[in-house]
Amino acid sequence: MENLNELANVAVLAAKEARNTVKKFIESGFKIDMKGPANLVTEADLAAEKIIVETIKKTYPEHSFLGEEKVKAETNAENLWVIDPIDGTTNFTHDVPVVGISIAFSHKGEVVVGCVLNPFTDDLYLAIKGKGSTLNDKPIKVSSAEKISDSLIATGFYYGLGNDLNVSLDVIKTLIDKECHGIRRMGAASIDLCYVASGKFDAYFELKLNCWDFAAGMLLVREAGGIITNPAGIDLTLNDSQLIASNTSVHPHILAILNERKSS
Ligand code: LIP
Repeated sequence: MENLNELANVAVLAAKEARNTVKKFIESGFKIDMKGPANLVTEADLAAEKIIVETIKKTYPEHSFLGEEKVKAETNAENLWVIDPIDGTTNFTHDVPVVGISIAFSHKGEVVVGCVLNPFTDDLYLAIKGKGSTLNDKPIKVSSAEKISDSLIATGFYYGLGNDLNVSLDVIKTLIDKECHGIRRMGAASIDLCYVASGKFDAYFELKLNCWDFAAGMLLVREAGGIITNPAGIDLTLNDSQLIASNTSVHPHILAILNERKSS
């Protein structure tokens, strides 16, 4: 495998190039299309994905790419870049500044570099396997909350969530009954995971995501000392779609609530 620091440098460079492109669209305006009911895509998403792929290919022409918009390699490709050019497109179209340019590198199915850049705030989250997670070059770590009643918890709802929407709402109600500090729905899974990694949120769960939404954030959480699993409690992989991320201490409590609600 290539050198991890070099991979991270290329990920950051590509994220910054995409950030510059996205900022131009923020200033000039952009065309919005619908991919499906309530599922938006903009000119900025397409242009940002293109520039990310082009930038990475300059260093790694042989690598594979899996992105939200156009590039569609398999998750088991040996050297794979997993890209969400604008995670939080709905926020973006409404000028809500909670958006992540999310870029991860996976080697033989394992994410080893993850980078999330918010083009509105310029906050840059970076994780390298075995070397920790940082926010703007400063180390970050997950929170120390031990109970639901000490926790601020985030979630999200996919378009067309079906019955899982009821499960999510039931879990939220239970968490409120258990006197959590609050529930947040930010609208960008990558940012939710960065917030778990940096200890702002104690946990985050969502029941239908694509791997480009969480690939980078998954490593950020792990390298910051947290845990990210599927509802069975098994370490998350790029092939999962339901996830719980936390500081580790509150994980079993949230898993138990989720599984109870799923089976009732
Ligand atoms: C979105 C997520 C959001 C989730 C949506 C969607 P997009 O990504 O990050 O938090 O709830 O279902 O997947 O489509 O804006 O890149």
